[in-house]
Amino acid sequence: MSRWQETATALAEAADARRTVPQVSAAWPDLTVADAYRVQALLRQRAGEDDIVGWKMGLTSHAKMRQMNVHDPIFGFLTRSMVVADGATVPASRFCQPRVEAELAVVLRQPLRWPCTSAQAQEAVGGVCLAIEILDSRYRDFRFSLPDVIADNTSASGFVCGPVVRTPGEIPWENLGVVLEIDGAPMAIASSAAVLGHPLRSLVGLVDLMNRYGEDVRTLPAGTVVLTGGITEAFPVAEGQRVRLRGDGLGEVSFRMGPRVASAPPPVYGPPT
Ligand code: OOG
Ligand code: MG
Repeated sequence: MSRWQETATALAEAADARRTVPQVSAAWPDLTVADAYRVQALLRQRAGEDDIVGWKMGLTSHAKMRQMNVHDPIFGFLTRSMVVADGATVPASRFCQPRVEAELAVVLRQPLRWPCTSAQAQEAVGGVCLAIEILDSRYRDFRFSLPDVIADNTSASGFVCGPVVRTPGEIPWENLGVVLEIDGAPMAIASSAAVLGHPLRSLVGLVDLMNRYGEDVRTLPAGTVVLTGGITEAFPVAEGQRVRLRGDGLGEVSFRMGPRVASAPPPVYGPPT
C-alpha cells in the first residue's frame, strides 16, 4: 500500500469511528500540500463518486485563518451522508468534537471549469443560501498544519443548507449580515464580505485550486453545492444545543445536536475499496 493510501485509510477509519489520530505530519514531516490533496482524493474515491454532492472552501476569512493559525484557503469535498436537513436533530454520536460555523452556500446552475473569470463564476451561480457547517477534525483539539487539514478533507463532517435560495441578482451577497446563535445566544455577528471580500472569489478560488490539485476533478457540474468558507470563527457545540443562523434576505437555518444514540452512525467515508 502506498503512503498516501495508508494515510487515507487511517483517516477514514478514524472518521468512521469518530476518534482522533495524531497529525499526519508528525510521522511524515515533509508531507506537502500536493501529497495531502492526493490523500484527500483517495478519501473521495473511498466515498464513491455517486456520494459526492459538492465541495467546500475553507480558511477564506481572517476570522478562520486567525482561529486555526493556517493562512491559505483550502478545498474539500462534501458527501451525501454529511447532509443535515434544516431543523433536524442530529445525534451527537455522529461526531467526535463538533464545531459550527456560519457560511454562504451556492448551487451551480451550469458547469464551471478552469480557467474561469469572476463574471463566468457569477453567471454559473443559480442560487445562494445560508449554511451552517459542522466541522469535526480528526486531530485532537483541531490542531493541525496546512497539509494535515487538507489530508483530513478540511474537517468536513456535516452541513445544513437554509430553505431560502436567492439568485445573485436578488441579494447583495457580497455584504450580507449574519448572526450565528447557540441556544439563542449570539456567538458571532459578521458580514459575508469577510469571505475574501466577496464569496464569489471563493468559488473562483476553488476552480483555481482544483486545477492545481484536483487530480481527476476539473469540472464542477450543474447542481454542485459549494460552501464558500466560514464567515465567522467556529464554535464548539454540545449535546442538546440548538444552532441557528440568520442572514439578511436569506431567512434562517437551524439544527439541534441531539443525544447520543447507541446504533452505529452512517460512515463518513464509506467502505474500503
Ligand atoms: C478547517 C476547515 C475550515 C472554513 O470554512 O474555514 C473551514 C477547520 O477549521 O477545521 O471549513
Ligand atoms: Mg467551513
